[in-house]
Amino acid sequence: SSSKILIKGGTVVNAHHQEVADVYVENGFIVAVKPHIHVGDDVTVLDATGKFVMPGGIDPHTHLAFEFMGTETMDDFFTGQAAALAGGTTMHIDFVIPVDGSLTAGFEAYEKKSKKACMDFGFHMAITKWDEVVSKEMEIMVQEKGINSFKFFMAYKGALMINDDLLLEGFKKCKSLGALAMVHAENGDAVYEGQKRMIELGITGPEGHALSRPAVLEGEATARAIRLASFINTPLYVVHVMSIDAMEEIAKARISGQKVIGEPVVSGLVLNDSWLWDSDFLTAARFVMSPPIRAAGHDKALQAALSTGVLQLVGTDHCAFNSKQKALGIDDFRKIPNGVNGIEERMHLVWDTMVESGQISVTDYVRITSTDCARIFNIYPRKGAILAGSDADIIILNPNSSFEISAKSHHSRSDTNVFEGRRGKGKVEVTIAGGRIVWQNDELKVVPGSGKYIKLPPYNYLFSGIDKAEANYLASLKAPVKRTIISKA
Ligand code: DUC
Ligand code: ZN
Ligand code: ZN
Ligand code: ZN
Repeated sequence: SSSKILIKGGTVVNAHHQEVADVYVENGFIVAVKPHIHVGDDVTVLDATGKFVMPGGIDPHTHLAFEFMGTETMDDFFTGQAAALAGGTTMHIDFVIPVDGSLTAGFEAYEKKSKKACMDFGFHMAITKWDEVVSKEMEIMVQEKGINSFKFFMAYKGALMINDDLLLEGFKKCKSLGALAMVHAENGDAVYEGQKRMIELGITGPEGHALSRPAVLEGEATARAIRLASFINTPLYVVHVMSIDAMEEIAKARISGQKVIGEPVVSGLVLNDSWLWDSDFLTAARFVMSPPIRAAGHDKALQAALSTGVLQLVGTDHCAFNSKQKALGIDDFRKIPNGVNGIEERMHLVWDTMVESGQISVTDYVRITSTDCARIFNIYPRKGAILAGSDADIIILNPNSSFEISAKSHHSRSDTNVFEGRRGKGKVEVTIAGGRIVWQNDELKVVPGSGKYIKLPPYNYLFSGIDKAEANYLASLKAPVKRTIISKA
């Protein structure tokens, strides 16, 4: 494909504005956005009349080439990204998992895994234990390696989980580095208890997964993380918000002015837990992820929260396993690899569920699928915008065309799809990534190694005002109450 592209006559949508305009792309960048751009013969011209021209999706939450629960996800940095591009997502932020607790070794492992990237990507870093070495390594990650967010696990007892004392240490460290603290919010001790109870009751199938870790445990951990972040006075990002319980805690905190960001994932927004009771093991096991997909009602409430700004941006937690891997838990739901797909489906499902249904505007769609992610992780307007100077990561969506989801046609290497059979309005007809047309006429043209690692710089707008609050707090401490002893003798 040509390095010069003109997208003509579409409705160009940014998070703040939409207008009919042409978009001219050269050498990987957007060069001009205005009506009636005229160009020479060496330019590939795409007619977008009647269609929306929008920033490519940015998925804030994925797991590619993730070694987890005794196996490794089906999608690596090439197949997962190819799937993403076919669905209109042009960047994602994946979670680096430390190797034996070492952040440095983890980062090096993910540098290798991502060599064949075919689209741009960034990294969060998971923190799985805590000591002085980890604390020092966090500084290097932020100051040299381009990581500005760290995820702490309040669940996965005996494996990834850390207790409140270390969570507080982690929050303090994030704050000192201008990095964003993220939490997987479920009460790990209670989940462990719930799992034991299910096994004792003889409930060993996939429904036991949902029953062992109910929404109340997500609500508890979310509330606790929010309060601890408030105590440390640092922003908090709650990943995969799956329940009303967690969402209401976030709503309360945001209303009070606390800087809390809530990320629902597409599985939680459009699915419910009924499949977990299916009598076919593999049908049910497909839907096992943590926190669990909740009962009907939570999905609609999360959609409403997204439409009102209580929740800010949509991720996927794409963590794809095939049937053979899911079968590892045939006798015990605790051994079913946790994870569902979504990286390819997110843009379509959010369009259909939120825009086509009339719940949000097209500009809000751009905000929740792309712009706010770029802002939060401090790469806006390089990403997340159709503006002169921005990276040429662009999609053309036809609102009158339709999509249909099936494992038979998807680009993930998994043999199943939790959204199997879903169809809806609005189809991504063209994806441009880094100035190259990579998806057109239902065909992918991706090049391994063409994706760039995007460093995410520290200290974004989320931290503004914190120094002042901190100063006020310290000032209040400097005025201790003067006391005397009143003798009763
Ligand atoms: N939840 C999942 O379902 N998979 C990956 C990790 C997680 O927290
Ligand atoms: Zn003209
Ligand atoms: Zn998680
Ligand atoms: Zn995850």
